[in-house]
Amino acid sequence: MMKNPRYLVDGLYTADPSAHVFNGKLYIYPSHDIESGIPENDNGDHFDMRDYHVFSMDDIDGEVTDHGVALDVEDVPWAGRQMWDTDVAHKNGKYYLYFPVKDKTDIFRIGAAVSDKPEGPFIPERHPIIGSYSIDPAVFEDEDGQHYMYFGGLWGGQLQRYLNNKAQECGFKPADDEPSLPARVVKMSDDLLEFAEEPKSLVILDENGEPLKAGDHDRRFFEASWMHKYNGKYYFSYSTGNTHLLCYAVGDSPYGPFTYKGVILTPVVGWTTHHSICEFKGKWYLFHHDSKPSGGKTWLRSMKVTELEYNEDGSIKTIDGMAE
Ligand code: FUB
Repeated sequence: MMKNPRYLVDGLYTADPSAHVFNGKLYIYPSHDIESGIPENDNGDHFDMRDYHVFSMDDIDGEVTDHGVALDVEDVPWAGRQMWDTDVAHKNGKYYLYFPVKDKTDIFRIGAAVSDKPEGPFIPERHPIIGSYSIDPAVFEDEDGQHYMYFGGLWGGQLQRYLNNKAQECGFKPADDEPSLPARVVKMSDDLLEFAEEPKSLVILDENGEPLKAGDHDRRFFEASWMHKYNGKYYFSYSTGNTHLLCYAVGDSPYGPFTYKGVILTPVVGWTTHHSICEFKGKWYLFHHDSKPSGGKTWLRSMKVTELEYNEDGSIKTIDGMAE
């Protein structure tokens, strides 16, 4: 069985992989990176993706099947540009794909699309999820069947433009000694197509029980939310963005608060780092990406998988992002 990281797809650039087990198979929902020719900037304009492909595997070492285009930006009536990180949830025989895309006024919204099959194709709803904003939706199903969406991303992800879920005239930046801008968590409606409540702030505390500060760039949330449960605890993991770490924080409820615990993955080749964590056939795996195969082009990434291990106390063993 695998120990070393493995790139999963050749001939197509893929990033931000969200992995789930459906019907005993592993399905991966990544972003589909393309060469758009748009120069790199802090707004992320160079990530100009237009569709999603779905991949599946019977075994972690086995062949990876590309199921082709599952959703295209042209099929989303309200969409403008930039289809970023996606995720999928399952309920009552239907599969729900969530995707952030800028609307025609260049504001990120989160959309939902539905299929009878985990590989799609997915039919988009006519409008974005009401009250949605920013990027990187990750949908977690708790053991009682309730689904929660985690979302948000700074800078090009536009999270800094919102206060109490309301768009602000100008983006704001807390001072270094003020609490950092939080990710958001929200309960999903029974039909999984809308929010069931107002999104709440997801607070990450330090070892003294204080919220992480905005100046704590090595630990504060930036983007790439993911939630998984291990031994009854809720593990919220995320990217620190400009310090290029994947970190995690642990709590007792899907809403938190969460206490910062450490680094899952050290920096990889490329600016972004983004992941999912999934148990498959009794082992835990980290799905993530780097830009090594494209020679370091930030916007052309390749997804990979590596085994993830826990210590006895439930902490996660740090993985070397440069390991071959
Ligand atoms: O793939 C576009 C953006 O890059 C994602 O939404 C971020 O999390 C980062 O990986």
